[in-house]
Amino acid sequence: MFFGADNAGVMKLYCEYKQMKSLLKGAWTSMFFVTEALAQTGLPPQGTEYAARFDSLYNFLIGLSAFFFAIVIIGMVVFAIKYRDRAGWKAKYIHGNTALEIFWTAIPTVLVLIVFAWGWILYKDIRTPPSDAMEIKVIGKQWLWQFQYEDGRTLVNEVYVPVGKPVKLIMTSDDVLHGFFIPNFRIKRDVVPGMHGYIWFEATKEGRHQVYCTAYCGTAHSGMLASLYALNEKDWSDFQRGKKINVEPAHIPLAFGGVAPNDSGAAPSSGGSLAEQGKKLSQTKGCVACHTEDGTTRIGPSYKGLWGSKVELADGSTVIFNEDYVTESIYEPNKKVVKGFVPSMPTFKGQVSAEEINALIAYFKSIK
Ligand code: HEC
Ligand SMILES: [Cu+2]
Repeated sequence: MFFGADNAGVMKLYCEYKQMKSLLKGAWTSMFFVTEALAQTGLPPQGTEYAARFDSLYNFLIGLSAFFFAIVIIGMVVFAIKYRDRAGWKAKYIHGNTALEIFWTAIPTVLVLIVFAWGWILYKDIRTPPSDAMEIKVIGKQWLWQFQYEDGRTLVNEVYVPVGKPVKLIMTSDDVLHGFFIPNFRIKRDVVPGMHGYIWFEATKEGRHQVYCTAYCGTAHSGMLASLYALNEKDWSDFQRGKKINVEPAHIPLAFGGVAPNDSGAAPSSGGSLAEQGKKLSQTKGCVACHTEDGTTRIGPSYKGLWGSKVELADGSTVIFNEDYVTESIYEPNKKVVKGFVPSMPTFKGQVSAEEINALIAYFKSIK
């Protein structure tokens, strides 16, 4: 009966009805996803003061998005109904509205600039560790996280830090790209083989905090689950003295899900401090044949006073003697040749690991 030629009006109405219905359905579905997403913004616990500030920006962004989403969707629905095509109804043309255009340009510009400045301040903070920050070296490797302390201790998949003191992580990878992530601290940084990145935090919440690897493409990045324990003063001094820390969940609350490590606490290092280990490596790896620590030049330059200095290269450029340069000098010694020297250093790629490089770095740092 709908298909009779005389039923064209009914047919049109029916089509309009269907169009409107699908529009409303679309709006409803998007609304559903937004409410769902809002319900799930239960962020992980805030383990640092930075985390709280980070969340403020995050919540501001969510709020802003929800506000504009609502304006757009409500506007869309209202206009779709109000201005729909009807018999005897003619559209009116509007030729611009300067005041309105300035208004909707200026407000979003200001909002975007606020978000930019806010993000910039937070980013600057997390890229600027306090100068008194304690340093811990982090190495990502298939498939675990390794932590090296200045006192020479190396821990696997667990790291202990004091509450209320800034900690700087100097991070690299032994093999492929990994992503170091502590959700409770809202910090994340990728680690890249041959490069040393850093990040810092100051834990405010005692307890265990989950460390993840955020890389996806690889067998077991998701299994690189390390535990960070933020210790109170007493536990921290126990840890420093090499005493086994009781990190049973009953003693230190699990701050954010996950698995407890099988071995808690760390025995003091038997190989001496990290710098002492580096000195030993310099002997066992044969570096001492060409390098000295007392300032005497042999086949290669002396390590003395090199750390942080500007090194003059054969091609006339200079380079800062830092973590990355040391790594490159050991793995690809001929890439940057020191001025006045014959490029005769062999590559130690495959013979000196990322941990050993960290020890050598600590050693170079100690030779003032
Ligand atoms: C056969 C001699 C030889 C051995 C062995 C050797 N080096 Fe070198 N090394 C050199 C020479 C020559 C240079 C300077 C030329 C260049 O930059 O390649 C150099 C440069 C360096 C530099 C850069 C120094 C600067 O002033 O910028 C570092 C760091 C370094 N070596 C570390 C090591 C370490 C660590 C080892 C042991 C694992 C080692 N070297 C073993 C000969 C050697
Ligand atoms: Cu990984």
